[in-house]
This record gives sequence, structure tokens and C-alpha cells, in this order.
Amino acid sequence: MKGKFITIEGSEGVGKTTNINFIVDYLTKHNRRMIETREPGGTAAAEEIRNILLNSNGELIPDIAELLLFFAARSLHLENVILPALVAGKFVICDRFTDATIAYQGYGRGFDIERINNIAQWVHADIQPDLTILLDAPAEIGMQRAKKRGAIDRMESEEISFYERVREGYLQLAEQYNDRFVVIDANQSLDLVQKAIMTHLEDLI
Ligand code: Z5A
Repeated sequence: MKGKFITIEGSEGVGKTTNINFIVDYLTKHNRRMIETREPGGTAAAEEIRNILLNSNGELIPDIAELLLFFAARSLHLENVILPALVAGKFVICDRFTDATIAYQGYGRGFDIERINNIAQWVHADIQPDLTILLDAPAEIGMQRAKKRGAIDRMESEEISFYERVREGYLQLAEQYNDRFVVIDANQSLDLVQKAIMTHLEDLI
């Protein structure tokens, strides 16, 4: 792969969207070719799956269906968008990837992590991000920020303890894969968050 795969992770409301805009601006100023994309989503069919996952219109989505839908969307996204961009030498800036499945479906819902890793291996073999930026903040801070935006979706309707487990899961992943993860305190000012992100981008480019 000639390109670089950058993923942005964190519990809800930690500032992923805000900081992805910053990363895109930074890489544009440095004349890097890139695509910006997200999970679940990134292709027409994967966006339909996103819609099912986030707005099920009251229909029960069993946890196993949720897990498999995230991976189905990921497979579509990888084949149609991520891999072609990486092969073409572009930077891929992706809002969430498999670390989110381990944090949310593994630590959050309680699925066996080994089993999730086996499905991940099946879906994307050895494709891993070159850099994963984990924006870390206490769950209640992220929830307060997210709620200010208005209506909440199905995945945003859990108890706070769920998002606390998700945060803990992310921190464990960051420790386990410290060769590609950087953890940034998302509870500090946006200016400081972006200075920290810039340092890691400089290293990467
Ligand atoms: N999910 C899953 O379960 N399993 C998977 O495998 C995958 C996903 C891939 C969709 O994700 C849901 O799917 C998500 C996880 C699950 N559900 N949850 N919960 P998403 O990424 O599309 O949605 P999200 O996690 O809910 O992201 P978000 O709520 O859109 O938040 P964000 O993008 O991280 O935050 P933001 O919109 O940039 O910022 C929120 C507000 O905070 C905004 O007003 C900012 O101006 C403000 N902000 C940001 N940074 C700061 C600082 N530093 N200080 C003060 N204010 C700030």
C-alpha cells in the first residue's frame, strides 16, 4: 500500500468530526492527496446499513445482527473505497474502524473480543491503520457535548455505564497497540487538542 490509513476514534461527542476537519485542512495545506470517509458508511450500500444501525424505527436489532452489520458495512467500504484509495497512494482519513467494534460491541455490549478479532481477520486480514488517533474524555463530557446537538440516535441511547466501558475498551486497545495508537486528552481546549494532533501528523508525513 502506498497510501496512509489514519483512523479517528473515541466515544461519542469527543470531537472526531471537528478534528477530522482540522486534519483534512492540514493535509490539504501540505498538498497531500486524500479522501475523508466514515464508518459505518462510506459507500451508498454501507450508508444504508448505517441508517438501519442508527435509526431502526423501533425494530429490535439483536446484538449479533448489530455486530455483523458493522462488519458487512466495513467490507463494502474497504473494497470500494479504502483499499482503492490506499493503492492509489492517497491518505485515507476515516472516522472509526474496527477498533470501534472492539470498544462498542466488545467492551460495550460484552461480545467476546477474540471472536470479534476472528471476524475482523476474515473481513480485512492484515489491513490495519497506520495511525489511530484516540480522542479520550470522560463519558459524561462527550454525552453532554453530543446532546447539545439535539436528537439522539439508537447508538446514543445507552446508559452512561455503556460509554464508560467503551472508553475503557479504547484505552486498553491503545495500550495493546501502542505502535499505531496515540491518545489525546479531548477534555482540554480545542486548540491544545489540535496542536497535539498536528505533532503526530508531522511525524507521519
Ligand atoms: N459504532 C459501533 O458501535 N461500532 C462500530 O464498529 C462503529 C461505530 C464503526 C456512529 O458513530 C455510532 O456507531 C457511534 C458508534 C457506533 N455511536 N455512538 N454513540 P459516529 O462516529 O457517526 O457518531 P458519534 O460517535 O456519535 O460521533 P459524534 O457524536 O458525531 O461526535 P464527534 O464527531 O466525536 O464530536 P463532534 O461533533 O466533533 O463534537 C461534538 C461537540 O463538541 C461539537 O459541538 C464540538 O464543537 C464540541 N467540541 C469538540 N471538541 C471540543 C473541545 N476540545 N472542547 C470543547 N468542545 C468541543
